[in-house]
Amino acid sequence: MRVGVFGATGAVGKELVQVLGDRGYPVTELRLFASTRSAGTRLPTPFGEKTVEVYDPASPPKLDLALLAVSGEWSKAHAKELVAAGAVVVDNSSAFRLEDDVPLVVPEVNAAAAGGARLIANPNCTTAILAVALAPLHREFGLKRVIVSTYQASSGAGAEGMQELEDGLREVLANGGQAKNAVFRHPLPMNLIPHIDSFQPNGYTREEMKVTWETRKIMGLPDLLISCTAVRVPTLRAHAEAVTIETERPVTPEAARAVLARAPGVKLADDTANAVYPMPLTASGQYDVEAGRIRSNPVFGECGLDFFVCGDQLLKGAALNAVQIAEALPLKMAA
Ligand code: 11C
Repeated sequence: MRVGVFGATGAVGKELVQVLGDRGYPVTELRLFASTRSAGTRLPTPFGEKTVEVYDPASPPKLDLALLAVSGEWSKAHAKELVAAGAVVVDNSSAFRLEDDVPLVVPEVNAAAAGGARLIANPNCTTAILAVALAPLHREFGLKRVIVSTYQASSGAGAEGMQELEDGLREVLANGGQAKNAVFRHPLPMNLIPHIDSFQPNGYTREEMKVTWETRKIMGLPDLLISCTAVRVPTLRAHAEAVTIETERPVTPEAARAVLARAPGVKLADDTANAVYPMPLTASGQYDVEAGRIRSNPVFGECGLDFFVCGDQLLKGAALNAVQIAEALPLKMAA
């Protein structure tokens, strides 16, 4: 396959290249695209050293697969050009996620939805990590309501967000006071920020509403009741989520544990006697989403369950999911 990675020098772009190599995706030619600032940079990849190129809309490259880790504006402007030039496009931005004719896919949940589509959307990271755990529970017990509170790492704001956290932590530890902030709305070190993306008229943020809208679409449950509170925390690259569900049918922690233990993409981390539970430190760099702290929720009685999940934001939340989508497609090399 002739593969192009767009936004190749960003946090997700770099992971895309690495995941393609690690999973042995059949790449015959790899091309890396980024902004003019990075043009000409030589980057080592699992497929040899590559020179970063600038995309020229006047002559789109001949690709079989284009993986986009760029802004929604860029995707809106150019994704369909790439499709017209012969590529299947997997877009990591929110540009097309809610369009009826664009599948929004988490392969463990709805791989078949990709069908023969030539433009496929990769979900928001928080949504993808949540959906991997929610879907098997839904199949077994039926979901009625979902309440989720997130603990989202700095990587959600890209390489600049990770850098701002690292620089800020060093600054605060060395000199005290407050870290400077430019990427985040407030200093992140020693802080939590309950504000990710813009506030909506209903009081929720756009990040919180993405979790609602996208989870409904991926799971094919347009009326599922979901409330999300999204919080930025000073961790590097794994998002954690505290989840409460009310189910249609009775659920016990033992039954939920058994379901999650065999769910693809999930690693059960639920041994409280030995202090084993999902954490950013253990989930980082892993493909699977950790699930644990599974217990009955007394508010919803025999149909209530609480649990905690944690997944690598750059992998299952972005690059891994995109490559898994590509793997699930019946892709053929264009002429
Ligand atoms: C964050 N979840 O943690 C966001 C980043 O819709 O793809 C990803 C935004 C998106 O800031």
